[in-house]
Amino acid sequence: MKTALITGITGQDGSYLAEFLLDKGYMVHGIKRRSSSFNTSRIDHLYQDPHEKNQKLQLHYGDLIDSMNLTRIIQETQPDEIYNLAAMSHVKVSFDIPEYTANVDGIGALRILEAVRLLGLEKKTKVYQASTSELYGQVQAVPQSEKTPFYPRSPYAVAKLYAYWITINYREAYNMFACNGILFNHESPLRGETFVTRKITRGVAKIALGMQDVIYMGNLDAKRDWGHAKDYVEAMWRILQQDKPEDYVIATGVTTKVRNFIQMAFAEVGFNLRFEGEGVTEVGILDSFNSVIVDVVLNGYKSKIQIGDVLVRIDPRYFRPTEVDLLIGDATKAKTKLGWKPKYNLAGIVKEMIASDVALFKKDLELLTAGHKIYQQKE
Ligand code: NDP
Ligand code: GDR
Repeated sequence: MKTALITGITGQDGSYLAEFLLDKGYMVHGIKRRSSSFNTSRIDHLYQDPHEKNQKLQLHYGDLIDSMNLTRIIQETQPDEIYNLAAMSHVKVSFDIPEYTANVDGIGALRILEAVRLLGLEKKTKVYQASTSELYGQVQAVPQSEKTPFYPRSPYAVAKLYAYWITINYREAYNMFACNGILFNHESPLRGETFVTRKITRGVAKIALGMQDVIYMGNLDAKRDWGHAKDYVEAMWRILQQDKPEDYVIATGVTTKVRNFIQMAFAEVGFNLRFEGEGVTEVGILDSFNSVIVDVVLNGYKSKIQIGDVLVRIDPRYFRPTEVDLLIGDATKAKTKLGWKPKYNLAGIVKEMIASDVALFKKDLELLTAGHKIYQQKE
């Protein structure tokens, strides 16, 4: 039985990867942060009572900024594979907490690699580093492949650039099996609530259920290559099963504007959304930007929406000081060498996310209707 250690196991990818590895018969160790409230909702379905014998999933308290803790956990668990997924992963937030982001996302990767080396596990332990299409940043060439030059555009991406290169350096200097997966955006019903896709599907679900009037958005013209997290965690595993450690781009090869994702999401609940002011991208004149629905098939939703209502407004607070305009990946190497290809397309992802968020908020609505108070988090 192989043993894996996942940092960031409580996040979107950590949850899907833990499930995937458990299915493959792995013993899975995960690092979770201490929090004043429970933070394991994404992996609660995998949870095993620590009093039970033969546990296949074990959680350890830890943090990527604490090298002694990381070294102890790696020593105790002796993993065959480490998946370093932990990160302050929000690009916009990285502009607010750049030093912390550098510490966790950049130096955090070094701490893992150096712990493996100091413990003499270079020959035993393979390391996967969660690298990102954000490394490409300012567009140099499309589609972006393993050979495309990087030009990071945020403190997050700059920190991840360090992590990318230190992974390669440890591979070359110490002969370690250490690899980067350069993953393009991937989404799911478990996506963090403040990333654009989930923010949209939550907003659309609430609007359809009559619980919210409008969604406030940032740059609608950014283009992203969106895949499904389930497909992408399989690629992570495949990367570590190869004979030689290498870096791989993981992407669908299809790019879509944020505004089109919004339209697809509204279409799922029967609203045909038309944007007024398409192509307007200067922050100064965005206040007048809005979008309206032109047609409504209510699909059984108890909605108060009328034709002509404004459902999307622009709020400059969601713009980034420097933006990544266009991402579209070329995953030919992964397809050829790993035998990997995505099973989901964007339409399927939108459908699944909307269905999940509608079901989620229907429960809230029932509580509200029964007179209970619920706390609705807003971004
Ligand atoms: P999430 O934000 O959903 O999860 C991040 C995880 O990291 C959470 O478990 C979080 O814990 C943990 N974490 C954050 N800070 C620390 C810290 N200081 N010490 C230990 N753990 C910490 O991210 P995703 O699952 O979406 O992404 C996984 C990784 O892949 C990240 O590194 C991300 O940067 C990278 N990536 C993601 C892509 C995507 O589209 N999703 C694309 C390319 C790369 P907690 O739950 O307590 O907050
Ligand atoms: P990204 O994802 O920055 O690509 O990083 P995000 O979903 O946050 O943004 C995608 C694009 O949408 C635009 N946008 C908005 N974004 C957010 N969050 N909120 C808004 O209201 C909004 N309006 C428009 C953004 O400007 C951007 O262009 C994600 C993260 O998972 C990273 O950790 C990962 O490395 C990359 O994907 C690949």
